[in-house]
Amino acid sequence: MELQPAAARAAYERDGFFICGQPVLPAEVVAGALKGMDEVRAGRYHTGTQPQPSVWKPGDDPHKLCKIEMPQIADQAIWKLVAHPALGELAAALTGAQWVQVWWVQLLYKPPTHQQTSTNVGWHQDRYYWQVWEPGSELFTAWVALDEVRVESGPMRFVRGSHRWGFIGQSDFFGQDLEGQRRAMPVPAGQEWSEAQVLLPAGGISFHHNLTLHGSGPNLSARPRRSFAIHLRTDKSRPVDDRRAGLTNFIDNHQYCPVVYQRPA
Ligand SMILES: O=C(O)CCC(=O)C(=O)O
Repeated sequence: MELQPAAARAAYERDGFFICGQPVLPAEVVAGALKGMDEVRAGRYHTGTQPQPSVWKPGDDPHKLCKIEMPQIADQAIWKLVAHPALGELAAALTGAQWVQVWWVQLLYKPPTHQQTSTNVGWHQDRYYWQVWEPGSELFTAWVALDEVRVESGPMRFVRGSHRWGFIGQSDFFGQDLEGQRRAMPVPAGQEWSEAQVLLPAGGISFHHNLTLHGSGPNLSARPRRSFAIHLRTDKSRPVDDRRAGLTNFIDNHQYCPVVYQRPA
């Protein structure tokens, strides 16, 4: 099925997310990145550069949620996926941007579990963690599935239209009690909590706005749920005081933070 750019953009603006339910990235790029993920998780960095400091480190418990920061600087095959022009084209179609740049990347490996808690991702708005950007900056995320994501894999869940609820100030990525967190979440009058599950084929991508509430439950399937969260910005974004610090440290380095779309002159 061909992507209808205008319909996709309207859906993204209405819902605060867009789920592209067909593979966007070539199978060989996905296969390469999967190998790269294994290497980085094992602490083998083929570029000679380590990822940025991460909560999960090689040798840590493989049954924990693994999140590794900026893995593309450590592995060329991961870089190839992150910098793929198909991702940029889609991001530009959703936002109408002049240019789109990758500014941060996270490797996410959600192992299978039999428990209801331990590898959950608590409800959060990404903006909560991104205070280094000026308010109103156009920031969003492309979440790339390396495996098919099914209902039982612990898919991400988006709250429809929550990007229009404003900055909530209540977020906990590592929170495990999704139900309790949800009960405490202030839903604006006249709005309702309605969730969409992000079911994807391998190589499929979902996009979400920086204010869209999202989280995910346990992976009750037999296989790991492997993905990259690729954080993107457009020409309508600016670091606070144009400073380079923390998450904006590398934006001038296009080897780390590739520009994935540039509108033709
Ligand atoms: O992978 C998940 O379940 C959550 C990822 C996430 O929070 C993000 O991509 O912003």
